[in-house]
Amino acid sequence: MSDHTVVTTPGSTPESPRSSASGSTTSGSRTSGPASASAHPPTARSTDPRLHRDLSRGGPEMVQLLTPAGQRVPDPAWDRWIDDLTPDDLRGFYRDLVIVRRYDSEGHALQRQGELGLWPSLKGQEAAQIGAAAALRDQDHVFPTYREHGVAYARGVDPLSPLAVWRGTTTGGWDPDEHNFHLFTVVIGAQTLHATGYAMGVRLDGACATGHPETDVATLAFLGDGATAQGDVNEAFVYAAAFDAPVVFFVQNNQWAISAPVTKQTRVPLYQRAAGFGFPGLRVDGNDVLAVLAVTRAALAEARSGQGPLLVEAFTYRMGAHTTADDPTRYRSAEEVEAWADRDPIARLRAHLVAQGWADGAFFAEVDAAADAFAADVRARLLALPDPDPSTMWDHVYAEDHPVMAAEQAAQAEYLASFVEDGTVEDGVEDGAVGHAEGQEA
Ligand SMILES: Cc1ncc(C[n+]2csc(CCOP(=O)(O)OP(=O)(O)O)c2C)c(N)n1
Ligand SMILES: [Mg+2]
Repeated sequence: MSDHTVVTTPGSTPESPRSSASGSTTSGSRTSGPASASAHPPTARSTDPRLHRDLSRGGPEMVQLLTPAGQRVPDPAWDRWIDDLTPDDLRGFYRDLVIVRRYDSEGHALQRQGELGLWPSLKGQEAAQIGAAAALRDQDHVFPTYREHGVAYARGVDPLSPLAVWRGTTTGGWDPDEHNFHLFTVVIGAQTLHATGYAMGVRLDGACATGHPETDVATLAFLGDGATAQGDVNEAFVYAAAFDAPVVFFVQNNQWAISAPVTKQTRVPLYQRAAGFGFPGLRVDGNDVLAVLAVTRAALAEARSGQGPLLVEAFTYRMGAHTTADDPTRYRSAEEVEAWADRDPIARLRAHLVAQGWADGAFFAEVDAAADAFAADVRARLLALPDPDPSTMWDHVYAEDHPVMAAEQAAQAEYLASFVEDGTVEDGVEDGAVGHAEGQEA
């Protein structure tokens, strides 16, 4: 599969992200919405039809190349971005989607069994993550949130590493330079500043806009719908636009920010926010891996070629809980979840492969077996990870000695040593405490 690098000029072709964005409209009316949308008390402004869209279905401006039933919809504006794909590539995407979902369910199970502290499920967002990752070139840099274990997998990060982060056996997880995949960021939106700063550096270094897409660099920042309301994100947008930074902001609009629906984050479709900052925004069906790939390829190509930032809103749905610490039945309806299950990203690609005669039962069985083997492998390797010495949590916090931290470290050592003395400690802690106490004595 080759990586398209057809460079678009602002407004020059109908398929340019810049012209597509300017062609979008703001008309339309709300016909239905998430269950909790009615929580808004009606006001004169909130009943003004010009301010309302049907935020629950995506609208006609949403780029879709595969319908929920798996039918390929020709689109002259976007087809050329994926016209190199072979049936083998599509089978490869299917494999990735299934493996990532299995990876996700294994993470969930491990947390429920007490082996992980927390797990943020990506179920439902597999196509958004696999499609976006497939659009990247090796030289591009990715700045994720905490939910992008699918992107990490596609980027080549050892799938054990994100699990180790949630187990607490590592405070970082992986070397960001190894796959140009930066560390998970739980501080909502902060990674958009990192991505923008990195992209500004790329621009200053002359590492983009050279006319060589095979080496020009772009950054891809992942963020959620809720994050778009964060100050950091809006500051990132301003800087990215003002400095023509080669960054694509990839918003996974999964309709919820924990219990807050997207209707509480915005009065307009999120992709339209970009226009106010002076760069294009596009909405793509985030459950359609082909459309996500096409749109993200186009966006990254524009950024690499020096035309500044873009926003891609991948319209998708978080089918599971926010994290294993959340109970979504408290704030969203079963009907809403069922409606989105009909737009499942894996089912639609499977239906397409079957309709085309490109995959059969033996292929699907082989993929399922590969996914199970994948899950068994990461589980076994996770459970074999040694518990870290508790004293290592202080390593690498500051480059130089810090008196407050030194005092806290000493207090921790004293606390852990006290367990050893009265013998009431559990196994794992005792090991660490002894090790630490010995270290202190030495
Ligand atoms: C600065 C900051 N404020 C609040 C939180 C708590 N928090 C964690 S996840 C989350 C919701 C994020 O929603 P969204 O951006 O839509 O991403 P999603 O979790 O849906 O992928 C919040 C508010 C945080 N981690 N950081
Ligand atoms: Mg969200």
